[in-house]
Amino acid sequence: MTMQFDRKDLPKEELVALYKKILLPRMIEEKMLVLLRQGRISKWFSGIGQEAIAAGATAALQQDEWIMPLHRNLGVFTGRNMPLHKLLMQWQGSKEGYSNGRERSFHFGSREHHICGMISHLGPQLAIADGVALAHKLSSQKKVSLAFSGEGGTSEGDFHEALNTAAVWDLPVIFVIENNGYGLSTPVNEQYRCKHLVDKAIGYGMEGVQIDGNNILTVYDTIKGVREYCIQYQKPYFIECMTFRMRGHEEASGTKYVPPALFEEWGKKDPVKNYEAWLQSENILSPADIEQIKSAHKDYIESELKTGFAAPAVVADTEEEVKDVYRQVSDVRHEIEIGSGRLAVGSKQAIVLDNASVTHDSQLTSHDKKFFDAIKEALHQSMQQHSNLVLMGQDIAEYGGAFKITDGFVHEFGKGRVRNTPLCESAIVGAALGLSLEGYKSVMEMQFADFVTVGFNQIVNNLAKIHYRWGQHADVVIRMPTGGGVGAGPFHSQSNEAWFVHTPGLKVVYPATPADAKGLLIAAINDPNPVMYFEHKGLYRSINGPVPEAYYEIEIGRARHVRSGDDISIITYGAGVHWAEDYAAGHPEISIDILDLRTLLPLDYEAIDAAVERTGKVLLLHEDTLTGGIGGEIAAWIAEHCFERLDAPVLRCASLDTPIPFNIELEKNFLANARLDATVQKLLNY
Ligand SMILES: Cc1ncc(C[n+]2csc(CCOP(=O)(O)OP(=O)(O)O)c2C)c(N)n1
Repeated sequence: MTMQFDRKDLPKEELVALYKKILLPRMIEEKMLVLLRQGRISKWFSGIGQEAIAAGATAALQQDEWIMPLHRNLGVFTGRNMPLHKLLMQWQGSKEGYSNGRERSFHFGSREHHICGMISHLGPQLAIADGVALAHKLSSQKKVSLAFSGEGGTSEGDFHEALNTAAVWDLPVIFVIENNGYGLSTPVNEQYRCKHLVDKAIGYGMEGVQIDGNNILTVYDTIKGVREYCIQYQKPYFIECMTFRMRGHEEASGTKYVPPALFEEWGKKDPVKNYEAWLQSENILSPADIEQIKSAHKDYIESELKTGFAAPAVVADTEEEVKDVYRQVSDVRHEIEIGSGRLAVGSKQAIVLDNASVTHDSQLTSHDKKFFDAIKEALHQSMQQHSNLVLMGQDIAEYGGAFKITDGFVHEFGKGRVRNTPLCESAIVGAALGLSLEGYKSVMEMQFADFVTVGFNQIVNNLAKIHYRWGQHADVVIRMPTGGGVGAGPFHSQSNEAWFVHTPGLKVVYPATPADAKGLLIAAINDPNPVMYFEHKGLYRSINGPVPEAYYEIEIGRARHVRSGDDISIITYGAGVHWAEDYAAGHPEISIDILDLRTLLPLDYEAIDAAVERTGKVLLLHEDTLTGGIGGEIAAWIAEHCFERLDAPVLRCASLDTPIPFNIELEKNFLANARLDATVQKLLNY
């Protein structure tokens, strides 16, 4: 026998249970390879040779501890007792799978099984484990989360961010690296230069160990011990499992680049055959016992596959497809009413105000407030309302944030809920999603909206798509201090809202007044979907207005009719609202109608339609650059739906299609406002 096994004090039943757990994924895979050859399934990522890791790790955790598995971890799914017929339906893209036919292979999760599956991108799953562990820590639960990475995935920036954050925040996360020699065709010597990947642990300030990943007893025993360590000491742990990928990256891609001697060497270390031989040599299982187990597995596989292949063909239902992009807000309200969410219980519901009541409701006590203070008040009231709300961002605790919005919060709400983060936007967005898995809400402050580029993948691929993919919501708000006019140059002034408007699954809000800033932020925090909250830096201290004292929401998706006019309608948002109002005030001879969109995704088409109806001449004004800005989208919609009621072409007034220049004169020229008068005159004179 090539491998040595140490049973420690494991009873026979446990040893046999582990055998069944490692054998099942192997037998399923062997069957899948046959089905692939028969053309009955289309693609397969094989984990043959690596089963001890997924099977051992899953067995070592409690059933309600989250695992973030990858494409070779069938043993995680079978280890959590997911029925094979449903797994097959998932792989075949049937509606009865785990993702309504919307996701492929292992790219799905299941709350019931505490599995948060990968997206195709390697790396972002690691920080989600951080967020889950943070939730455990904040609620003093004695639990760990466990995330897998291949050795190739360790080269991604997300790997570094997730490990560093887990170390700095003392999070009980187990990072399991499956070092199987190749990342697609790339061997380890073209992947990294350190001698062993586990050597990286010391750089992060965490404990680590390299183990034989083909020995299920080693994997099981190590992870059991590491789990206890993580819980007791509230720290992460790094485990490098040495193993080998016995088949191609996926079945169609072959293995020509792998020297045959390696297959021979690692073939001798087969994790299933060796464990089986050891069980026999120790008289724990007889050949007849083994035959019986195999035969039971075979019967199970055959009958489950029969059920799985009988799944009906998918019939697309457009309404359902579109609806499932978002978690319905009403579902969450219901949850609050019946108090079913473990943590998602707000102490009271916010009142929902319409446009008129903010300024005219005599029942409401209002005070004049700066835009900045309105945001602060929304956050403050939300922190009081939701004991499960966590704020995260660079320098937001003692320092109060780059703009001082959260100044004083840490003293009132503590370091647990007002969290300074390391410089790692991607990991923090990922952690926010992890918090959401465990019923927490979070608001992340981007120090400047510009820096969202380094957290982009997590936002547009994880947060935005997860509800549609497998019904998990992402209860996250990202605050985006945005906009120019402050002489801050190309990387502290951008308007990047259009990137997110193009991403189904996100909501995008962009207030222009203090009352809206407060009400929309409260609404965003109460909304279970990911919301990008754009706050214009130039408005922080320059704009005042009445703000009700109450805890209230402005409904997301509703525009505000700012003023009525007969000549032209200006449809705008953010700083554009103030440009338009100033322009109208300076030109009393023109009767200008102004619509403040307030929400860019979803758009208030009813209000847009009404604005067209009022004047028949529409000007779309935004600070964002022209090409690909949201003005183009609205113009197209108006052309499609309101053509007969137009008296002129829809005009756009936007910033120049250049980066934002630093010099204040150049910046003034860049901004849309510089061309507002000319555009208004052109429209009037059409
Ligand atoms: C961000 C990203 N870049 C590239 C890919 C394409 N890709 C899929 S798997 C893979 C190799 C991964 O190697 P490793 O992390 O070692 O895992 P293994 O496949 O060996 O289990 C690559 C390059 C990807 N999925 N994600």
